[in-house]
Amino acid sequence: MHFNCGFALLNVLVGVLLALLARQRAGSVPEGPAPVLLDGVDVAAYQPGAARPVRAAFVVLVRNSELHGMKRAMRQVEDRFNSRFNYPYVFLNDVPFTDEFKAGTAAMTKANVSFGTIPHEHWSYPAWINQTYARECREDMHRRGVFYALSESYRHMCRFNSGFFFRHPLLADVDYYWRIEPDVEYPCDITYDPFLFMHRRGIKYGYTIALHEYPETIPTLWATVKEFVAQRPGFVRHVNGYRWLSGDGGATYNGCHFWSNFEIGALAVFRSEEYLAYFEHLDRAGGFFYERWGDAPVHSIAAALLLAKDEVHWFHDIGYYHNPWLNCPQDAAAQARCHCDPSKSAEHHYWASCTREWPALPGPNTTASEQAAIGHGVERMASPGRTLGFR
Ligand SMILES: Nc1nc2c(ncn2[C@@H]2O[C@H](COP(=O)(O)OP(=O)(O)OP(=O)(O)O)[C@@H](O)[C@H]2O)c(=O)[nH]1
Ligand SMILES: *[C@@H]1O[C@H](CO)[C@@H](O)[C@H](O)[C@H]1NC(C)=O
Ligand SMILES: *[C@@H]1O[C@H](CO)[C@@H](O)[C@H](O)[C@H]1NC(C)=O
Ligand SMILES: *[C@@H]1O[C@H](CO)[C@@H](O)[C@H](O)[C@H]1NC(C)=O
Ligand SMILES: [Mg+2]
Repeated sequence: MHFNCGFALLNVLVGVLLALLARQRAGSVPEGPAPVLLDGVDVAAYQPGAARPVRAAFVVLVRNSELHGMKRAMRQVEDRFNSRFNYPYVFLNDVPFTDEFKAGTAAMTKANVSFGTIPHEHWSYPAWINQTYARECREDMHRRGVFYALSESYRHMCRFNSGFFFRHPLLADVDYYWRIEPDVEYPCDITYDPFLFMHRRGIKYGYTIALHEYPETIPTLWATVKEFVAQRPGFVRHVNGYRWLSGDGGATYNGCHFWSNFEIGALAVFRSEEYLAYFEHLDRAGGFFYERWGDAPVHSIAAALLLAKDEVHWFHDIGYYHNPWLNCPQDAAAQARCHCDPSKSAEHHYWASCTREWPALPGPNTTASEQAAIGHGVERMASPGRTLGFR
């Protein structure tokens, strides 16, 4: 009796000791290449819990059922980047996270993790939506073979990512976010701090892959955007961004969008008065529910119109994979720190041609006279004879 009890206690003590040692080891073994420190930053700033050079976090909308895919993504994010930089993770969910999810994800990193539930009003039907009509629309899209046509949760997800994630209280003290999803892959070492890189250069939005959207998910999105632009002439600050979105002077949207499952951005863009008014206008129009507007075209149209060319950056050097598209750096030197095939990179495919078209835009900004012309309404853009120096 005595012996058994002592033995059990010893077992527990050994268990605790081993757990502490494992924790110690996770914290002290250097993983991957040393961080390339941008000017004026000390490596101590990147210790877990230290004040970062910029207030930034990974932001992850995820379901409890995706724990294993989440751990898989975090393992690569940590090994390729964050084990040296220790940016915190903010996990968001429409239902409370389980203890299993919290423990499983926390075990992947020595950085701070926090878990938030999304307020009901950010993940539900607004009063002006006719839910009977919304159901009819879903069934009609399903008959036409549109992906995720029947899913209500997918629509709440797209609307949340379009208009609400940046308002979550856990992000109140955060200025830059990096979006990750379960099962994404990071096949290259990221040796520098992309948040600080953006901050120093005034970059507000970063992407890895830009695609054409399925037109059947957004039949009236462009008309709704143009309606808003006509009401708010100052909204289009960047005429060449407008040309990235439309090849015919604004008559139609070509579907170009930054693929938003990867984004590194300044939250100030989304918190701006302009963006909030834009989102409100789209939300009132009902397309998140009557169609299936994605957060990718919604974010991208705003970024292209509101930001100057150089405020949007292609992170061509960040290896990234979300099924079925890959961004793999092309330069030979990068291959030494990657495990991806550069010939398979999305930029080589027609469907992802928007990826290279953004950096190819003439830049950086619209001239004052061009701004004035846009101020009179978008249709002026389509009028023959206007030459705005687009390639
Ligand atoms: N909590 C929660 N997260 C969700 C829900 N639906 C989607 N998500 C998350 O939102 C992100 C985007 O959803 P996905 O299902 O990956 O959508 P997608 O990337 O367009 O589609 P896939 O090609 O299937 O990956 C992922 O991080 C999901 O985990 C939901 O109903 N609840
Ligand atoms: C971790 O995050 C929580 C929630 O945001 C915060 O209250 C806490 O101070 C953070 N801890 C550290 C060590 O940064
Ligand atoms: C809601 O939509 C249904 C189906 O399209 C329609 O019959 C009904 O009149 C609509 N209700 C309102 C209040 O507009
Ligand atoms: C371009 O426009 C942005 C956003 O309006 C502005 O901050 C920036 O100073 C402009 N750059 C130049 C070179 O005019
Ligand atoms: Mg996904």
